[in-house]
Amino acid sequence: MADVNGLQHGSPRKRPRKTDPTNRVVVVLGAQWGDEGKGKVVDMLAGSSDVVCRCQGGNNAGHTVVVGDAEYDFHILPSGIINSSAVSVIGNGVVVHLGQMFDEIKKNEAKGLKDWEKRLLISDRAHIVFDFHQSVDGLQEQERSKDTSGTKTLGTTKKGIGPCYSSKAGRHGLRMTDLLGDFSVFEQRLRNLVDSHKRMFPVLTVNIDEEVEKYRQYAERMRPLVANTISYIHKCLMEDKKILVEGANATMLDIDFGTYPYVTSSNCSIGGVCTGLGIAPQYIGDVYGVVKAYTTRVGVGAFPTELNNEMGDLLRTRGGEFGVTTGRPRRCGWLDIMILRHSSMINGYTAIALTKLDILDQLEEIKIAIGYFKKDGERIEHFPANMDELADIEVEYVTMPGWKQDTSQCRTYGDLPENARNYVEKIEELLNVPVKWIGVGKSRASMITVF
Ligand code: 2SA
Ligand code: GDP
Ligand code: MG
Repeated sequence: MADVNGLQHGSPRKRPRKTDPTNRVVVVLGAQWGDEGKGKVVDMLAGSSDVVCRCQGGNNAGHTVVVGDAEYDFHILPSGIINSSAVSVIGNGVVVHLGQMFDEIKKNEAKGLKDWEKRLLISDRAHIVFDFHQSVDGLQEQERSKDTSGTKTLGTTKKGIGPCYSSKAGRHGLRMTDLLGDFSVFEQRLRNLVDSHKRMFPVLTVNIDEEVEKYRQYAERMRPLVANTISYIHKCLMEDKKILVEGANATMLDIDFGTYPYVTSSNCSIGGVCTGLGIAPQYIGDVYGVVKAYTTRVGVGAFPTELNNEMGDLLRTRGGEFGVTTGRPRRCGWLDIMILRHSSMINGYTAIALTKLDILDQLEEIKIAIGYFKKDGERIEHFPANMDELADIEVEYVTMPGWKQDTSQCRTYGDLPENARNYVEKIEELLNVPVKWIGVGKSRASMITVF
């Protein structure tokens, strides 16, 4: 029958009907400036996952997993790779240095990693980090150090992350699919890419012929590993397989939401899960924010609760706060609710994994930052975009009594001393997000499940 506009309705064709998805991915994200213990949380959840995915970043990340006496550090490989029944996926949003990925695999094979080639898939759309990207990373840091306008070095990991994402955004980057296509085209594009970087950085030296030969060989090693991971993940979703996403770096290092320009070059927050894997938003389920019981930062940039004193040194020593990728000492400070509210607003945490509570065991008192004030007394309501606003602020703290007791053997919430529970509950109250797990040590066993 036609309506007043003459359009036909009521076609007998059966239309597909959209229903709410029954299967959703679980996401683990760093809530602060990284190194919160994401590797440990992913390892805990990977045991019941069929697929574990990385969606952004590169081998700047350093994720530690402790299994019995063995300590694994993962940089580009998803931490779930040690779970022999899960497939590991490196998504399109990740940038991959092939030589360093193969080195990482070799190192882990020596620690007992087996049959990884049957369980690792790399997106055909993932970009390649070349050695010259890493050299340029170092040269850019040198240039920044000479800048007198205020932006000092960023303290990057020099893994070529920024330069590779620049090539991607500049639309002359090279992807896995290019490597596996017509090699003469790949070679020409690689030569062009090197030339354009040499024009920008005349001191850059690249043995391009050697580089081309190296990639000719990598192409054959990569061929069995590269796949259309978008359709693979979608198929897994439809088959009700359990999918876990491991965020790298953290929200305060996110290129959009972090302390720009002192950030990394990817979206380390929830949006990076959709764009870095090709997962539609309705398939995002639980989002777990990993929060360290205090704050650390490695690299340059604002850090309002930083402790440049003995307390900071104590946290660094007790917490073993040294970079997993570079070995750099991490800056340490009190927990900061201002950054956690910002991070929670962006990511919509459904629950929190609170790690390294045991590191606070010996403290008399523990502080939590709950507000920032300008020098004239005006409250800063939300975490600001301009880092200059954080240069000269007063931080408001609540002080909680410590528990002065060893928590490392606690296995249930009730086992924790009362003051430790009060600290956890204060965090829940200030953030309005439940704490689901509490870490009291490095091992798999030292994770308390609260609910
Ligand atoms: P990049 O190399 O361009 O991503 O550096 C830009 C900023 O991002 C910081 N960043 C990190 N912060 C904490 N942990 C990271 N991973 C390693 C670890 C770091 C290490 O697990 O310990 O070993 O030093 C990481 N990766 C990047 C970086 O410090 C810059 O501030
Ligand atoms: P990630 O980048 O977020 O995966 O974290 P890192 O691996 O860079 O740093 C976290 C460090 O803390 C690692 O050495 C972990 O083994 C360790 N760790 C994680 N959770 C806990 C915990 O609850 N207690 C203690 N003492 N150490 C922990
Ligand atoms: Mg780390």
